Amino acid sequence: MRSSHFYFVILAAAGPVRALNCKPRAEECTAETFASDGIVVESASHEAIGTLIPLPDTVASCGGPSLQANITASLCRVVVNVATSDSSSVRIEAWLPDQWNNRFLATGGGGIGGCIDYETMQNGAFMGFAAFGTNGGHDGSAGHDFFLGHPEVINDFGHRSIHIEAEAGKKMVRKYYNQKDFKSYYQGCSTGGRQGFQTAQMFPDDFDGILVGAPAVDWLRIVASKAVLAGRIGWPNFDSQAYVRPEQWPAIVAKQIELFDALDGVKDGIIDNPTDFRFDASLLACGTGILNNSLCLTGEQVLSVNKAYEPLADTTGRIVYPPFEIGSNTAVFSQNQMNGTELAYRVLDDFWRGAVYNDSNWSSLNWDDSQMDFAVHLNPGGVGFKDPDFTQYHARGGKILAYHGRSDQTVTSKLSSEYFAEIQAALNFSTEEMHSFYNLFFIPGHEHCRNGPGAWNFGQAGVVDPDRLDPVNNALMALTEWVEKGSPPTVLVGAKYVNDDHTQGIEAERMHCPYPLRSVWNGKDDPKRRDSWTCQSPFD
Ligand SMILES: *[C@@H]1O[C@H](CO)[C@@H](O)[C@H](O)[C@H]1NC(C)=O
Ligand SMILES: *[C@@H]1O[C@H](CO)[C@@H](O)[C@H](O)[C@H]1NC(C)=O
Ligand SMILES: *[C@@H]1O[C@H](CO)[C@@H](O)[C@H](O)[C@H]1NC(C)=O
Ligand SMILES: *[C@@H]1O[C@H](CO)[C@@H](O)[C@H](O)[C@H]1NC(C)=O
Ligand SMILES: *[C@@H]1O[C@H](CO)[C@@H](O)[C@H](O)[C@H]1NC(C)=O
Ligand SMILES: CC(=O)N[C@H]1CO[C@H](CO)[C@@H](O)[C@@H]1O
Repeated sequence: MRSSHFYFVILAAAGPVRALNCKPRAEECTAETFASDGIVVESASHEAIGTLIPLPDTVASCGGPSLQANITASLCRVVVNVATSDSSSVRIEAWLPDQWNNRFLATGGGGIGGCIDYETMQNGAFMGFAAFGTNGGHDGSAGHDFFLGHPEVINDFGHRSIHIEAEAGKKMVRKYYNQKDFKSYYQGCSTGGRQGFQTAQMFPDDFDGILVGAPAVDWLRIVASKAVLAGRIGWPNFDSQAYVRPEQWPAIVAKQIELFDALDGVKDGIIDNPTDFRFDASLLACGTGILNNSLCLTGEQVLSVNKAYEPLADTTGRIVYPPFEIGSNTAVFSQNQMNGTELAYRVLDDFWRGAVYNDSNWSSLNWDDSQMDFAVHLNPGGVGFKDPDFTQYHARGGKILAYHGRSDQTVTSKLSSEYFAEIQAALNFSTEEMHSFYNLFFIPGHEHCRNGPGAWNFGQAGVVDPDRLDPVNNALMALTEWVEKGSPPTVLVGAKYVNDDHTQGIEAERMHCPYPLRSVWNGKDDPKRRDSWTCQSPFD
């Protein structure tokens, strides 16, 4: 009695990495186990923890043939194909740990999809999830040939691949673990965020909980905004008086930070709430003496910079997309010149060529803003969805945990507060009702999906910190806690690692709060400590 009780205690104390259900199943890791109607198995192999598996068929834009995946738990790796129509199919990869935590985890893609998200799968499997990834129906995150004349491939990317991943993946989990009863999760950032939101609406039974970062709802306008904003600063006419040169942008952003950084209470180089402020570039005009002759803005450049921070309107003049965030990384503007006249942000040319116009000769060099509206009305594959009705997903008990960096240079973060308001209005919910179903965390000083000067690490794709696997420090654990125990996340703590490397230790921590609450410094203790921050309503 005594020893068996002791054994139980060891298992229970071992935390989320260890097994709740640890039947060794390696001998069942075979193609026969997984093949079934619709699921064509390419390979199935049992892999030992620590193995680096070669991925020689990887296309260049997904990392190339030298890419390796890091087997983070002893697991069964299965690669399958599922046909989605006569002319399309989705590749799905499964990592099924020997020591399973009884949870299913699907992942999405980024940009125009086409790459399996191995980083998120590695983290998921390490934490004990049966982790899945998908190529979204085509191989490669660059190019347009896979879309040209292939509407079903566009449908896979536009709305279908995650649902197929969920259906096929759950079938595989049921077979391998001989278990019907488990919770289902989804994790993705950017395009992956869009895919999570969209699947929750179209296929509300697929997931019990979804974790979405920088969710790219209104994906077509996000992509189009790169050309619209580039045009406002003079691109592609680099010799025009209105063009703002790459070396001028750091000075512009530095001025924004100098003006607004301290207004959130802490002078740390981060504008916590950039949407609170407007910036007038005439402060940096030549003649004011603030910038020297090589960096100061001419009258036409002042107009360009101010236009760069205006929202986007459609051809009728209706505002349709929020402004670029002040204080954010402006590489998206600067790189256009460094890369020649072509727009450095390739997703626009790729998608408009391959999916919007079905014309490999189309080029953003002839961009006019009506081509944004054209794409939105066409809505290839349903990719541009912005429907805020989550009635069904809420009714089935689904939970949504979202985060968005306040210095997101790709998907402007205001999109997330606007979408929050639209969802709230569609459901007619109080803030309390929203928080019982949908929590959105803004992360000051966090760029798009990763990086930034802020305390941005809380278990996203890039990093799994074995010392921070609890629901306060790890967003995926926060979501499982919410779904399985009913306790919604009231804070998330983010870490800033020394040199952004978790093995070098923590430089700062900060509390992050569910919108509309904000984390506010207590005015006395070290702002690099989590306890020096509290969640407060901006209206108090
Ligand atoms: C593989 O994962 C282990 C354990 O998480 C980690 O120590 C190692 O650095 C990883 N290697 C690569 C190449 O990702
Ligand atoms: C796309 O263009 C090709 C020729 O370039 C044509 O064969 C095909 O029918 C077009 N597909 C669609 C969906 O318009
Ligand atoms: C202008 O200012 C920048 C930034 O302070 C400096 O790097 C640059 O050398 C200055 N240029 C001239 C011509 O003084
Ligand atoms: C694209 O341009 C090339 C060269 O101008 C031309 O030969 C080709 O027919 C064009 N293709 C389409 C689909 O318009
Ligand atoms: C919204 O909810 C409020 C409070 O519960 C209720 O009084 C109101 O009638 C609802 N409005 C609609 C349009 O359902
Ligand atoms: C798409 C592309 O080629 N981007 C490059 C543009 O130039 C910058 C700076 O040299 C590179 O970092 C980008 O990769």
